[in-house]
Amino acid sequence: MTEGYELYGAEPSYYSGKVRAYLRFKRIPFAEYPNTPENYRKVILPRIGWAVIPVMITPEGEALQDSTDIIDALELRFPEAPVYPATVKQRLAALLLEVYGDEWLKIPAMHYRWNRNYDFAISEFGKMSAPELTGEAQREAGLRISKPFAGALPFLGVTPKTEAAIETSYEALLGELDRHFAVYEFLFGTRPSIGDFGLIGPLYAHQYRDPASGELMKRIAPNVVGWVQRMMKPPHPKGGEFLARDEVPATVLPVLQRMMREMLPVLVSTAQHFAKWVDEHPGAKQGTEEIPRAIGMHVYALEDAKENRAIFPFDLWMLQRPLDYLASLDGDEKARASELLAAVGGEALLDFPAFPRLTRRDFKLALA
Ligand SMILES: N[C@@H](CCC(=O)N[C@@H](CS)C(=O)NCC(=O)O)C(=O)O
Repeated sequence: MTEGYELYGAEPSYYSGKVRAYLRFKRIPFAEYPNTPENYRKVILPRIGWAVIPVMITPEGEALQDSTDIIDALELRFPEAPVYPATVKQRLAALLLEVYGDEWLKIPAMHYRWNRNYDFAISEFGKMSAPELTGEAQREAGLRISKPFAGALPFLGVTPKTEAAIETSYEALLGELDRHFAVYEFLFGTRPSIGDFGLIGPLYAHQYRDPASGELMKRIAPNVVGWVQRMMKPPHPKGGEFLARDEVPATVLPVLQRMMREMLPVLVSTAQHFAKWVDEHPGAKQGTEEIPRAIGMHVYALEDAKENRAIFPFDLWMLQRPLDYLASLDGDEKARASELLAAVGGEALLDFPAFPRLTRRDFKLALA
């Protein structure tokens, strides 16, 4: 038993920032421990089975992994000031923007980190993996440990063919968010929602904290900088309010439209490929074959660029959350959700291709 919650994470880590911001908003007592090789060996690998952060150990000694599962487990324990809005349009929009922040904005985050902030990133990875070393030796450790991360770019679809489109799209997104946060503290009022926590993953560790990206954000989106700072130092912990009458501000719509335009076709294709993959891999149903991180490649389009990227079944596990919410609605509520989706070009979510249900078992993706 320990006093509070233990978070194993790191400042440069996407999903650690998401969980840290949530813990601070909820005023949940926690201590953060670095992802040193020793902590991977002593805590993360034995409890989770693979090398990943963030990891949460509860005061009762229970291990939790995946930022979404961590937040959901804590929402049950700390119900005051829920981060899931109770009304239809806000809740649906928040769930969708979590998926967008968690899975799609990895594309610009990883592009800027490894193509625009390389030396800083190597030095940060060196400090994380070999805090006892200095100088060249630490840099070498950084180079070694960063290989799988920097090497992931082509799998995300980040190549010389897409770099300009990624920057155009990301800068336009910053402009859209800047117009919103010029008026509102958070996405849906004075309380951060699960959508805000999804967006803070990429927008804190990578796009605010990495120096060249931070400079860009300060230059073209000062109101996004203000929001990042509020997310990391909440002005109304355990408080604030969502806007009355289920209002989704008009300034949120361009962001949802961008998500539907860029990401939704990829999600549809992912669902189709995954259904086929499961048919062709009976071991997955019997539990003898693990679901791989990627199940092939498909083409995606961004702005005027086209490129291959890996097909990630994990995205569907995240998408089940807004899809389940949609499926739970009927009558007037369903009509309100449909109205929002029609306004942002998201009608395909109402008639989404069927795919085998996913769950997480032993901290890994599995068929339900
Ligand atoms: N969806 C997971 C992703 C966790 C994740 O990808 N963490 C990164 C650091 S931010 C990591 O440790 N990756 C190691 C790996 O994927 O092998 C979450 O929300 O926690």
